[in-house]
Amino acid sequence: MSAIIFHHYPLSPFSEKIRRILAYKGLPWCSVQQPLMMPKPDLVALTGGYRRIPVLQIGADVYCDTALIARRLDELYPAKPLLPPAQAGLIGMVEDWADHRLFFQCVPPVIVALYDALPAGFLDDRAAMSPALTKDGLFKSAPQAWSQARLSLAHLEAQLAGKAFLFGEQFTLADAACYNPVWFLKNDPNLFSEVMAKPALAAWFARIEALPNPTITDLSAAAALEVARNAEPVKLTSSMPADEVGVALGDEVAVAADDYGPEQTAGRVTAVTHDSITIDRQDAALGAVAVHFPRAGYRVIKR
Ligand SMILES: N[C@@H](CCC(=O)N[C@@H](CS)C(=O)NCC(=O)O)C(=O)O
Repeated sequence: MSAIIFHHYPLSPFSEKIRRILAYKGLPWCSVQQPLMMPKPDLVALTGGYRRIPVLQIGADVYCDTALIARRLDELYPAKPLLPPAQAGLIGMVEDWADHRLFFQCVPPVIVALYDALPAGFLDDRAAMSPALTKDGLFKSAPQAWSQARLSLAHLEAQLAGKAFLFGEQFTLADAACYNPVWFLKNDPNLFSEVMAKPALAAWFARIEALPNPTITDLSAAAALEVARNAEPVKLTSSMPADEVGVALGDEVAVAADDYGPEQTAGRVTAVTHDSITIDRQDAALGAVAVHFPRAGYRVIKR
């Protein structure tokens, strides 16, 4: 199987969700560091528009969004499952809560605390992704976000009492999803002290943080593009009628997140499964590239 190429940057919480999964599964990976704000020419060259981080690449297949990255890694490397079937539904719901609620409770107070150390232009870049991410929006929302985060940390503490992980003795996708916003709090020792004051939460955090990293090999963005250029996308069979998402196989569409980050990726629909939509791009520089998105949280627009 081709190498796992992971496009990310160190400070990114959503990247940490996947880095901890790769650590748990013991999968070696190639690390391509991408900029933490636009422009991201080498990332967009691969995705055709999508700019969020992280992105997973295997040959000429590009997987956008951690929800899909986690599920595809679990299918390709089923040992140590992240979604044990008996609990998969609830784990998915907890993941959704963590990605869309816990994340936005933990991130604004940290950004405000770190404001003076942020690189120039950072908040202007985020403001272009969503009106909620303007400097004003973040400063106004931070106190309420933190008061809500405290309630969420209390929920996690209650759920973790007497258990190693949220769903019992095994690490699951729910742990990866809840861990990364808590990990981001570490950037502000004051905020993080509230995590450390909760014994079950602190022990859980330490357990996940201590998962040993597998072998990580640095790769340049140019080398990753070369990998895509020299590979062909994997042939996928649709497991769902494409009209479930309002399009037919072969349609020209654009796909974009329905929450923040309006950039679109355009291409021809080649597969629809229960959880994903795949579009093929014919790229002048790279040839055929398949870009895979989760169906949850993404809009498919017919062109
Ligand atoms: N739902 C997406 C969210 C990804 C996301 O919000 N990533 C942040 C970084 S942690 C981002 O892309 N920020 C803007 C950027 O890095 O350019 C996922 O699960 O991958």
